[in-house]
Amino acid sequence: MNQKITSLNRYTISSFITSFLCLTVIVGCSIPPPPKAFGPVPSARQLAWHQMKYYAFIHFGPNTFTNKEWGYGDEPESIFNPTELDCRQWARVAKEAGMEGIILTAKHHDGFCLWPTTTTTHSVKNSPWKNGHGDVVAELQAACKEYGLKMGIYLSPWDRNNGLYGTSEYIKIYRAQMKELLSNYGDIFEFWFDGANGGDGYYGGARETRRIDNKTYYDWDNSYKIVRELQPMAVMFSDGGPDVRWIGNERGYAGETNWCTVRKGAFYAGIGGVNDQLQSGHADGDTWLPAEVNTSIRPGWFYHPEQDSLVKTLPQLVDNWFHSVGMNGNFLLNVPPDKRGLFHEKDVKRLMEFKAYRDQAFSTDLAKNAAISASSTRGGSSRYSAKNILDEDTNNYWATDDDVRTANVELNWAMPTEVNAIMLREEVALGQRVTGFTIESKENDTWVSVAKGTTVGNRRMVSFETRTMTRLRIKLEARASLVIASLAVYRTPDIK
Ligand code: FUL
Repeated sequence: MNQKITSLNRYTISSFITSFLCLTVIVGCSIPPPPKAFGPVPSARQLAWHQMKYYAFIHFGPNTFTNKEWGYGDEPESIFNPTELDCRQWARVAKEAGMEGIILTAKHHDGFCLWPTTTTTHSVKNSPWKNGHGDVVAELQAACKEYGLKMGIYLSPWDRNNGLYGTSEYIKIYRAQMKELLSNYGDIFEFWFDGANGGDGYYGGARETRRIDNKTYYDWDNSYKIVRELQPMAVMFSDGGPDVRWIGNERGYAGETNWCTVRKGAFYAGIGGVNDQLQSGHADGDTWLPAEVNTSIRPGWFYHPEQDSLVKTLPQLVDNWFHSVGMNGNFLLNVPPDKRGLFHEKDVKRLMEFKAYRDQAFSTDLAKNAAISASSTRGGSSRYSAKNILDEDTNNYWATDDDVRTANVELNWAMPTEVNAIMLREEVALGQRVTGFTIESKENDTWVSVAKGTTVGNRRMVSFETRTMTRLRIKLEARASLVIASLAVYRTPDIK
């Protein structure tokens, strides 16, 4: 009897293992390959940049002391004399504010260099600050390292101090400055080329107007090579890239429709003039060129005491957040240090309020309490199931079959749930695909449309009137199969 049971068991176990193995092989074979990339895709350095959201811009220099926005270039070096300059305060505040890096104006249009450059005497070296032995870039680098922040550099091509500006000799000086900054201060995550070229300036005493052709004078392609060679992972920002484009305004607003791609020919022909592609990109673009959204926490880029009462309000910053990070861009928020060389108390307070708001708004993802389902899944395989979008990890995603370009994803809560915002991400490594979406809520057995949108891209956030629902459905349309990396759902606090 015992013997019989044993052999029966053996038979059962071995047939179970055989069927399990067969099933595994069948299921394994049926996992379809990942979707192929659609259209232009980001480079490795752009992908790293897409993982960021929010970083500080710091405008600091002679203008801080003359109370100007654009120095003429004749400011004496002696004017630069911060009494309590503390880059560690900048970095600590940036970190506590939830920022991931800091971009510093190493040289603004007035030509004054915040590091002891060998290329000009117009620098910290000839200022009373630290008896001419200071180096703001080095201090910021050390502070960023201490607080785990990335550092970026703004180096104005326009130089109103330099007597050689307008000649080919100045290009050599500008490139030497780039080389110093890119060689001596560790890893740089972003190099910021400002497009402003206003004309008049001091120019070594000439005090005249010098006009250059922004498209040809700087010989950009050869300047870009310096960045690629010295800092291969740094993205370059300018109105037109080559890695990150300007959003087209300084108010902190991306277009409702915002593609990460542009049509290169038309785009570059339009730079310097009206160009819709800055705001919205181009659906049929041939080049990956995502947008950075920059604005200042105050009306000016530099610190002006009379603007202490004009620091952006919390609702304004939240609005900027939804229109930058929430509209497929990264958010570069300028916080200008004052004459002491410190962030002003009012700015610090507002940055912390903004951080507290975001913590409260976005730390509870209500999608995690819901059952998730999708109208379609690639090859019916769990590898591509909608469950994959419940984390922010963009390496696993929900995907549909190649020929499925419209699909729904649905969340189902056991209890009625208050909702007023969502966040969606596409897997941008495989291109940008979504062309439109509708968010619907099931209330009293009826589907109600609560919001609509167009592009998604790296990250799209949508806020709407608070609604109590048991089910939420997002209908998506794309120009290729859907590849969605994340979905989160929030009840953000009401602010006035
Ligand atoms: C502009 C400049 O002219 C402003 O002074 C500031 O630096 C801003 C970020 O870019 O083009």
